[in-house]
Amino acid sequence: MPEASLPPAGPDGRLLTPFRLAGRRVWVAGHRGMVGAALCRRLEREGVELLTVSRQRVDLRRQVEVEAWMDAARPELVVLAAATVGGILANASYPADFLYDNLMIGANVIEAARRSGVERLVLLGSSCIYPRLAPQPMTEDALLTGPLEATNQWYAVAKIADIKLGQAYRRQHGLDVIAAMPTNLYGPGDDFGLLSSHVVPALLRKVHEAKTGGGPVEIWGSGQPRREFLHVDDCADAVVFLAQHYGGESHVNVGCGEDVTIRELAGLIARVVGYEGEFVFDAGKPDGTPRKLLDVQRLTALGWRPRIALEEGLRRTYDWYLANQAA
Ligand code: GFB
Repeated sequence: MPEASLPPAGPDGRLLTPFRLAGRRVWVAGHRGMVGAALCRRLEREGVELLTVSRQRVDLRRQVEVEAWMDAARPELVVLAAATVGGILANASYPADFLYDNLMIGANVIEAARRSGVERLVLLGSSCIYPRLAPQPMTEDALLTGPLEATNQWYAVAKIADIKLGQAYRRQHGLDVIAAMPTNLYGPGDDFGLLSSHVVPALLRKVHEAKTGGGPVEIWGSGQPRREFLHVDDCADAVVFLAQHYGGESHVNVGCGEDVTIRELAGLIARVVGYEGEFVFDAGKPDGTPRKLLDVQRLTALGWRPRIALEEGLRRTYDWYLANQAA
């Protein structure tokens, strides 16, 4: 039998009484990452008491450390934004890290939340949880209906395990867990390492370096895959919205509902950076899944909308890169 009772929600998952944030103790796990940092910025506007802990003090892969931290810090709301992440090549190069780290982080935080009596727990995943060839746009119901994309199956399996563990803890322990599944994210604080990063920071950097040092710019794969990109500040806004208003068992897709080809993305980035040179395509690098567009009707029906259009978001990210990272 559940140890706690879940807050009542309507048929669309909307909480009948919103979860109040002002003055609450909120732990953002992974506050130094791009998503965690955006969540901290967004939550500060809600007047929460923000809790963070460094990786040196608490290794989230170690159960004892996580439980001791949570027992001492006593957060009321936990947002799990910590993960071992990376782009298509990093996923394929470090399968053990992507699976082990993320399985351990998810399991440790969920169990510690139950033990320490956390009121709400918000999990974050990724649109790569869906089958490689899922019908587009992908609804939440597409989960586990077909084989995963090979390049990121390890990360996907860990994130699917998080969703299922969260649902199991809701049912068995009455733990108030919800899960948000964002599409491909980008923005300030992203990883601009050429072998570890996702496509947006990689192309911003390569195009910038080609503008100053000469082209052409190398694009991995065929340029044909389609991806949906959401600015990390929009993602943080959606996650905070869900933390306040959503109480359903199903995970919720977080995206903007529009996608572009990688070639189109490169064109937009060239315009933002002011690069007029050539692009070449490296067929030796993987394309990954052909298309990854989320169906975001569940989220929009609850009343949330993105605010940052792709070109504007790319401009802001490029400005951040110039101010913080560019050589
Ligand atoms: O962003 P990305 O690495 O991740 O790659 P995925 C997206 C597309 O951009 C792929 C192409 O088709 C890449 O081949 N691409 C072109 C490049 N040039 C580059 C480049 O210089 N760097 C990179 N990184 N890509 C990730 C998953 O998949 O999506 C993660 O691996 C996570 O697990 C994330 O789920 C959201 O969209 O293919």
